Amino acid sequence: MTTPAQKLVSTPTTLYEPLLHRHPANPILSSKDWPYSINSVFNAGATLLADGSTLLLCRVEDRRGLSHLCAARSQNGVDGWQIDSKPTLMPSPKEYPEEIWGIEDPRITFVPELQQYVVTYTSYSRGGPGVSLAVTKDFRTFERYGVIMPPDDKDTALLPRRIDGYWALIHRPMTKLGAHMWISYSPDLRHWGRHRLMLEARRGAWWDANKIGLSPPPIETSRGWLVFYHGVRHTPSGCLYRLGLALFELEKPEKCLLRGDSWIFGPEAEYERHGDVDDVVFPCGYTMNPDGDTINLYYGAADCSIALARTSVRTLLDWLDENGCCERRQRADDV
Ligand code: BMA
Repeated sequence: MTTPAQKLVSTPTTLYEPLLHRHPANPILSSKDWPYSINSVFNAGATLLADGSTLLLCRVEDRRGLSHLCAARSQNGVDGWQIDSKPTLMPSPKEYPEEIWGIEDPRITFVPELQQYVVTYTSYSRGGPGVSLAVTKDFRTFERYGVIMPPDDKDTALLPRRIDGYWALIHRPMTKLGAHMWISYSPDLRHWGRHRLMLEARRGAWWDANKIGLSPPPIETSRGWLVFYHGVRHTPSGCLYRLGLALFELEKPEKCLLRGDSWIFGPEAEYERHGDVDDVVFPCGYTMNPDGDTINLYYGAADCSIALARTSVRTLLDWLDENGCCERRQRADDV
C-alpha cells in the first residue's frame, strides 16, 4: 500500500511510452524551403489564424549569424507553407539598440481582450539577451513596445488573460542562484513588477539541473496551466535540451501543483541529434485542434529545422497524475 508520504516521490515507470508523437513529414520546414538565402530556420512561435489556418513565426538565422523573424502560413499546419518572400520582422537597432545582434525565439499569445496577438521574443543586445514585446493583428504590421525585461532574460510568454486584473508574463532571468522560471505582473504590458519565482531548475545530475526555461506559452486547462519547459543538461560533449511538464494553479500561476520527474521528450531523431547545435529540441509554439484536446507542438530541431509532434491534453494530465510530484518536494534544496 502507498502511504501519502510515499506518494510525494514518483518512481520511474519501467515501460517508456512516448507521450509525443513525431509527424512522419518531419522536419516540416528547413532552409531549403526558404524563398531567400538563409543559414537555418528553427524555434518558431505558432498560432491559429481566424480562418483556421496555422501561422508559424519562425526564427531565421541569416548567413551572418544574426536572426530575424519570418512568417509561414499553412492550411493544415503540416505542409503547403506560404512563406513571406522577405523577413516579416527585422531587428531595428537604430530605434531599439537592444536588437543589435538580432531577434530570436518568438512566442505568440492571442489575447481576446485586445483582439491582438502579443509576440514576446529575445532581443540580443550588447548586454546579452533581453525580452522584447510587440503586438500585431495580422503579422504584417507590428507595434513594438521595446525591451520589457533587461538582460540577461529570455524564454518568455504572456498569459492570454489577466490574473486578478494584471497581465502575467513568464520569463527566465539569469541570477546568481541559477536560471529559474519567474512570473511577473503588469497593469499595461509596459511596467512589470510583483516578480515571483515559479519553477526552479534542479541540481546535480538531474536532466533539468541548473537551467530551465518556458517552452511554448502555457495551455489553460480545467485543472490548471499546463506548462512545457525545457531543461538543459551540460555534458562533456555539449548541452542536451529536453522537455519536461508541470501544472500550475489557474488563478495563482506561480503555484506549482504537479511537476514530472523525468523528461517527456528529447532528441532522438537524426534531425534532432545533428545540426548546427546537436541534441536540441526547442518548442516555442503550439496550436490546439478543434477537439480542444489535440496539441500540435512545433519545435526547433538541432537549431536547423522546424519539426512537429502531437500529443493530447488528457494524456499529459494523466501522465502528470501518475508521475508528477507535489512541487514542494522538488525545490532545489530538497533534491
Ligand atoms: C538556447 C536558445 C535557443 C537555442 C538553444 C540551443 O539558449 O538560444 O535559441 O535553440 O540555446 O542552441
